[in-house]
Amino acid sequence: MGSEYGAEQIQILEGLEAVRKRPGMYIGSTSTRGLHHLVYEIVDNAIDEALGGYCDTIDVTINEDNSVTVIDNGRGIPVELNKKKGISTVEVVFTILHAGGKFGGGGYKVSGGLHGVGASVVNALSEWLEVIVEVDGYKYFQRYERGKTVEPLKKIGDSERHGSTVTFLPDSSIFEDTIFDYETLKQRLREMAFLTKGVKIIFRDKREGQEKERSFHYEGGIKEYVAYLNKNKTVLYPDIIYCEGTKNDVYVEAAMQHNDGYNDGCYSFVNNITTPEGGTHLIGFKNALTKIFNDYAREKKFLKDNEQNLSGEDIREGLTAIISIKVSDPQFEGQTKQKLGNSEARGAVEEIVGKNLRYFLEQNPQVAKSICEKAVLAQRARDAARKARDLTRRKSALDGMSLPGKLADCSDKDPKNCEIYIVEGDSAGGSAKTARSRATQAILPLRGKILNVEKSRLDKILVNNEIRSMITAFGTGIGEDFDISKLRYHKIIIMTDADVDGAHIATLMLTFLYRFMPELIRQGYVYLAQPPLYKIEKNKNTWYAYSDEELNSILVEIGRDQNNKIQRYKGLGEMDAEQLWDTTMDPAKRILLRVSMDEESTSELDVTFTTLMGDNVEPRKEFIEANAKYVQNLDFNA
Ligand code: 1YM
Repeated sequence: MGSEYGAEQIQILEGLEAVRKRPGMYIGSTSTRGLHHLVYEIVDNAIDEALGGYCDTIDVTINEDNSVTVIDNGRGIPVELNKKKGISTVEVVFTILHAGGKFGGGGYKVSGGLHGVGASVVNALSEWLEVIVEVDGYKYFQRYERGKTVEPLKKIGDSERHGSTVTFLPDSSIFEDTIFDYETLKQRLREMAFLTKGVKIIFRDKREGQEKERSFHYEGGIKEYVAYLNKNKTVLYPDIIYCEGTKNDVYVEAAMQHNDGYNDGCYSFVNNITTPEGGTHLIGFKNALTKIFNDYAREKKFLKDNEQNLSGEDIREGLTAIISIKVSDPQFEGQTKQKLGNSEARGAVEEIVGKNLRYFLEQNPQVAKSICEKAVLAQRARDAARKARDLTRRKSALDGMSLPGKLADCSDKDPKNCEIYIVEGDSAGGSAKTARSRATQAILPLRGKILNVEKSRLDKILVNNEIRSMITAFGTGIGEDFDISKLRYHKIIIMTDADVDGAHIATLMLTFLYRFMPELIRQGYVYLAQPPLYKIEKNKNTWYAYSDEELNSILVEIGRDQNNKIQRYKGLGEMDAEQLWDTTMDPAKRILLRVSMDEESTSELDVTFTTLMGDNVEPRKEFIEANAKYVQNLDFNA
């Protein structure tokens, strides 16, 4: 880094007006996701400065007025006059939309190759933005409004420190919502700190009534990330396997550790950006793992000569891993541009991980042994699961579509019109069957708690009756057989009691769907029904309240007096069919929460599921206490 900059290197594309006209083109959307991207763009510039070795502390604050301040202790954005443009470089950075971000060569630019480019976009989409640069003993200041310069960069005093400070207020005429979410920012900042070892990121919320402060600083980088992801799990061995290296201009870092669970938890990043769809780097990693472990297992006789090779899935059962690479010219592919395409990345990762892993296994025979033994067990379970699946297939071939006996199916056969209610308990299931609109609403009652899939292997899961009922009712199949085009209902509605047990059952079902049919969630087919918490009766009139606030406002409206009869519903079973229809099932009146997942933070989601569903009770208790107020709004994004 530390290269030349100036108008020559900055290719001018178009004015900031273009950004304001079509913000989605530059930040993806004007939803809350786009809003939070503004912060990431500014922080990315500070992270670049840290990656260059010029800065070790980044301070991010949500101010009382909902503006955000980012401070770094780097070299400071250059203040010199840009001769061609006749303005300071600071002003160039914030007011001119650049293409490609060719601010001089060399170095890895974290923002997906858009180094410094984000600053002008953030400025264009802010009501105002102020920048302070401290360098060479002086302090400089400039302010912009809606991307326009208010006055030139001006020296406002002396300073002993060096660095850049940027404060901006998102434009409320552009964003649907301009309130920052503490948790969302916290998660991304923590991730950035994990991915940039050594840098300290301090995060503060100064908004009234919700003052908070966190600091993220990981000398171990992604090694500590793996430890964090495994924190509520039982690990198979204490060491975290780690390696790094550079090949073909690709810098590769990988860290991994197995736990006693059954999920594959590999997360990949390119230039600090998550690649949920993987790509060449992840393929390289998986290839290296499969090859090295099979070689080792054969050599050390964990696999006998007549036994099949371990599959990649067997080896990755219970694996938590982070693969982070840096390339100067990342190519993102796929529909959502979240998949790495650079072919050189595959070879680089494969070689660096392969070589280091081989060496590690030789040096740590105990660790190697426990991984090989787990993989061999996984291989056997996989065979058993295949047999169980074959059995299901044959069964459904024999007696036609053999839908589960408990299912009350709807008569309409067009999936687009159809919905299925998964109902907790037989009695509520009975009311729901009476209440439903037969043409389009199917009911599947489930008895009691469903199997916790976090604690079971696929072979166990596939013989569980409740889970089999769901799979056959949905029609899609599961795992490698999954076919979304066979889905029989375009709304899958989970309906449980509005209490802690109900929330637990809903979470168990969501865990199952998330692990085995994530496409259903991704495509927005999964919903949570919202039964009311209270029934209020007065002079033959009836109201339903879905929250305590709503109860209060109803009482304010109708007047608090002795004629009010308030009933707290403890379960769906307390409602008769008509009430259930009126409050929870009538498409014209009901409230449904669509379950969504944020692809950019699946590693956090993983931590959440393990916290909720894993073996350790204490972290689960803490989580539920900390999130108690959200329980009625249980949503994957919460
Ligand atoms: C709070 C946000 O933007 N820090 C920051 C930005 C830059 C530099 C240092 C910097 C980069 C370079 C040389 C270089 C930027 N400079 C530019 C440009 N923090 C924040 N800190 N000197 C200083 O890359 O060569 C764009 S960003 F274009 F002016 F060089």
